[in-house]
Amino acid sequence: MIDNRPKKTKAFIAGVNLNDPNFDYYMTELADLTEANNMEVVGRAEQKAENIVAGTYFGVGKINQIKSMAQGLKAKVLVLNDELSPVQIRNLEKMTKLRVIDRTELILEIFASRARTKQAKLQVALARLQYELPRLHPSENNLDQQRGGGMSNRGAGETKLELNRRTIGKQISAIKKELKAVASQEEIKASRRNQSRIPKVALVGYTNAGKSTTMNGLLKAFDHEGSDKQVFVKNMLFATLDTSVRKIDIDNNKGFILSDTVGFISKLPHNLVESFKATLQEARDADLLVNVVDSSDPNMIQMVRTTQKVLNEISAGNIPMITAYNKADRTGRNYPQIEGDDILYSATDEKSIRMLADLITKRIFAGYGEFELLLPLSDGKELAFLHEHAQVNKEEFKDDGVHVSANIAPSDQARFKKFMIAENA
Ligand SMILES: Nc1nc2c(ncn2[C@@H]2O[C@H](COP(=O)(O)OP(=O)(O)OP(=O)(O)O)[C@@H](O)[C@H]2O)c(=O)[nH]1
Ligand SMILES: [Mg+2]
Repeated sequence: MIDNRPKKTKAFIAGVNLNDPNFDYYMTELADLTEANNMEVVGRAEQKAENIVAGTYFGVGKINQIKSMAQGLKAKVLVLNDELSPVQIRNLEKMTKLRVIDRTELILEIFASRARTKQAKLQVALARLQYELPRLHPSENNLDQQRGGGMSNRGAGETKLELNRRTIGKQISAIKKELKAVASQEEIKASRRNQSRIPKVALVGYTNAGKSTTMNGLLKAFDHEGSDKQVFVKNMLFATLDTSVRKIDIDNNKGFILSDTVGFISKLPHNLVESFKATLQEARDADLLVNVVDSSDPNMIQMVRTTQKVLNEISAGNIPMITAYNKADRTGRNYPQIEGDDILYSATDEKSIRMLADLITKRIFAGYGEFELLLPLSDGKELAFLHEHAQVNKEEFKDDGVHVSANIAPSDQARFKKFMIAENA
């Protein structure tokens, strides 16, 4: 059989291990990220050290070793496990004759290739420019003048550098302005959601854990309108970059708003987290987070820790949370199964999805009571309020008033006390 697929660039991955117990895990992630960026990992190396070498990241001996290993394996790119300084990258490129990419650059490239919507594209572009700005260097941007050598060119070089800085600075403000416009449209939608008292649930977690599959499972099990609301699922890192928000109508009238958003990974570049703040807003506004974890992955514990760290970074660390251990079908364990606030399940199994929905509604509607109310016919305001802020299960217009049965949030119960005729257990 002839394989017509384009050949992937061969990459060699390497890092300095400063006695970090998570080092092996970071290197595994680095390999996954490299593959996600359409390259083939052909070899790897590490250097145990007390410090990073300021000018070259590795020591000279290690660099020569990597150079000859990479040559033997026909690697064209050297991918490094940390964010490097521009000087380190340049020196390593000179010494190894390979293209050198650091971890941040790698993640930025993946995000850039995945971005589909205007907002995601702008957010990635902003993160890239912010990464580049402090990295501008006269020798990189001024090759023509530098080549001549000599002091007389220095002034001109600096002017060019200033010009580049100013250009990038201008681009950054222009993108920020555009993002603000997009974000304000999103904010209008979000503020409408926040005003209505329908509880908000956000799926969060490590990339590729199964958040989008979980959302689709819930949509399929509880949506009666069809499948056009399904979101994109793929076995790859960062399949989702944009937030999707859907209403999930549970059978017993306990609906909630569900959002699915970008997944996390260790050492997410700070600029990227900053630029994706608008996208991650849904998670911050949520009443409940569902932390989706791939329970079949041997690095599950580190993944949970990574998620917690990013949640803290975006100020969502204190929102109530359910931990949802997904992909149980690959673990050989019995599922679905609830343990306290946790569930072991499979997002592709309907019974699991119904159990997850049950756990979610129990948590978000805790303290809610179902009340029988009698509202005066003359007072449409209270009924309108109920429709906006509570779940109305039944309403009947009779001679003595409107008979309503509704699930009411604890904070609104006092308001309706005088209309209550019974509380359903
Ligand atoms: N075997 C098995 N595979 C699953 C299950 N849930 C999800 N997957 C697969 O895992 C892969 C990732 O699923 P997604 O739903 O795209 O994951 P995600 O968390 O949204 O990932 P990102 O958007 O990339 O952050 C896909 O290939 C899914 O088919 C499950 O319960 N069992
Ligand atoms: Mg997804």
